Parts: sequence; C-alpha cells; structure tokens
Amino acid sequence: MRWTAEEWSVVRDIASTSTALGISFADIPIASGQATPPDPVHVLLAAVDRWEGRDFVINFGGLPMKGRNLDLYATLARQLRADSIRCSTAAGSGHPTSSLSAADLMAVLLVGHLRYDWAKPKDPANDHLIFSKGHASPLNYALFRAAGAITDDELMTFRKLGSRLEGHPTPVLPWVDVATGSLGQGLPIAVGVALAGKRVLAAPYHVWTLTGDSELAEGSIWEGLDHAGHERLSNFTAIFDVNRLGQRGPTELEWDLDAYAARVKAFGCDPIVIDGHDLAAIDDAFARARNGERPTVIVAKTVKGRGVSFLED
Ligand SMILES: Cc1ncc(C[n+]2csc(CCOP(=O)(O)OP(=O)(O)O)c2C)c(N)n1
Ligand SMILES: [Mg+2]
Repeated sequence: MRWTAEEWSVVRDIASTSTALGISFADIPIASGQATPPDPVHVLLAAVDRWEGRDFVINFGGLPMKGRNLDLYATLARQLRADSIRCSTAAGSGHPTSSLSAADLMAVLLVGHLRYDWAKPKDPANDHLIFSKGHASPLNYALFRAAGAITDDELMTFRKLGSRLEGHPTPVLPWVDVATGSLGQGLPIAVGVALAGKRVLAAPYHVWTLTGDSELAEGSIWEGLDHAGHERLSNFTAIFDVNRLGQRGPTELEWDLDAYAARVKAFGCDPIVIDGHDLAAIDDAFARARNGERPTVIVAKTVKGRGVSFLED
C-alpha cells in the first residue's frame, strides 16, 4: 500500500516535530515501515515518551547560573514543551499551545535569571513569578518539575480530581503567590507585589509576570502598568507573549510589536522588543530588565504552538 500526498505531509510534520523536540526521526515508530501513518498526535506522544532527556532537573539552591547557557536553555525549553504536552494530553484538556509559545522565555528565566530557592518558597528574598496567563498552567507546572519542586508522577496528575495541579495555578502550591486564570488579574497583582517589595519590605526580589497578548485587551493590565510606571517600579518586569492569537482567532494588534512598545512607553514603562524564541536575545532582555531604572515590559514575538509543526500559529 502506498501513502497519499496528504499522508506524506503528515509524516513530514512528524519529522519536523520530532526535530523541534530534540528526538531523532529514526527513533520514532513511523520509521519502522508502517503501512499507514498513524495520527500525528499519537506519534508525537510516542516520541515524547521515548525521549530520555526529560529527566532533566535543575537545582540551583536559589541563584541562577552565571553566564550564558544556550545549550542548557534549549534543552530545558524542549523538556518544558514535552512536559506541557504530556501532562495536558494525559488530562485530556488544558492549553498546550499557550504553553509552547512561552517555553523558551520561561526556560531562560528559570536557568539564567530567576532567583528562587525552591526548597524555601517563603524566603523573603525569593523573586516572584506570576503566570498572569494562568491557563498556561502546564508550562508553569513543567517549570516546577524542572526545578525539582514536584515529581514527574505529580506532574501527570494535572487536572485530576484531588490533584494540587488544578487547571489554573492556585496558592495551594507553595510556589504560587496568587490564583490566576481570570485574564487581566495576575499582572496588576504582580505590580502590587513589586510595590510591597520596594516601598514596604525593602526586599531584594524582582517580580516577573507572564501575560498573553489577547489578555492585553483587559483594561486592568494597563491600569497596572500605569501604576508601575508612576511608582517607577524597577523591580517589576512583565513579559508579553505576543503569539498573535487569542482563543478564537487573531488579536487586535496581532504581531504589531511597535504598537505594543508605544503603549508600554506611554504608561511609563520601558519596552524591550525581542524575538521570543531567540534564546540569546531573551537572555539579554532579562538581564536588562533586572537592571533597569523603570518597570520593564518585554514584548516578545512568539508563535503559538511553537515546536510542534502541526500546531504552530
Ligand atoms: C477574564 C477571562 N475571560 C476569558 C477567559 C477564557 N480564556 C482562556 S484562555 C483565553 C485566550 C487567551 O489568549 P492569550 O491571552 O493571547 O494567551 P495565549 O493562549 O495566546 O498565550 C481566553 C479568552 C479567561 N480565562 N478569563
Ligand atoms: Mg495569544
């Protein structure tokens, strides 16, 4: 039996997917001479399950690694993608494509910039990471697993009854400051945490918050940024994951990064525009953000579903 052109295109997709996740095409079942190509999602999962690199756990005892670690960033980003897909597929629900667009950003943050002692979540010196786009919880939990805070077994309980890993993150997890998932809430709360750090606690921490781009249609985001700008909260960084898409289609500004940058500036914050999949550019942007004199907003151009060819954009 011969494959049709359409079936071949599925195979090509699988091949590029496996490359993006760091799996050799030769290792996946499709290479063993099956008569008909199986459903790409199943092949992807089989490949991810065979991927040994996923046992990668980082434990820095609170401080990020010194210097640029592009290989490490890339390895971790692959793992975060694979784990986001694994746990949401096991649950049969969740937002894997929203997790994939921000995986590079979060890999670089975890390895190179986040000061956080995972064994001491109450340490007042810890940075704060608030997923304003709480629906990307698979990515948030994949980060916790990479940090050694939860096990792989627990990761796979995502969205199961009784699990701490609910559809959206909640403070039942000691590394989560605030329940998010209602779009537009996390960023303003992050501004409050930064304000407390600067004005009340005189704490050394930096606050990082990740937003979606359709989330930027919520007025509360801009009220929050206005206040951050007014208070000159140099300990605050928002990361806009500009993947062009919301839940049902394109956003108002799609990939008009300059328009986002102009808005950010108008609210008294410093924009840093980058390609959100360029690991070196992300690294530089986070370093600049931590040392900035004003609140910073990293406007990152990303691709929804990045890393899995048949899910991209
Ligand atoms: C206030 C509110 N309205 C609607 C939703 C439902 N919802 C969940 S994800 C989503 C789309 C988010 O798109 P975007 O912010 O661009 O994030 P992405 O998934 O693209 O990273 C919507 C509308 C929600 N969670 N909260
Ligand atoms: Mg989006």
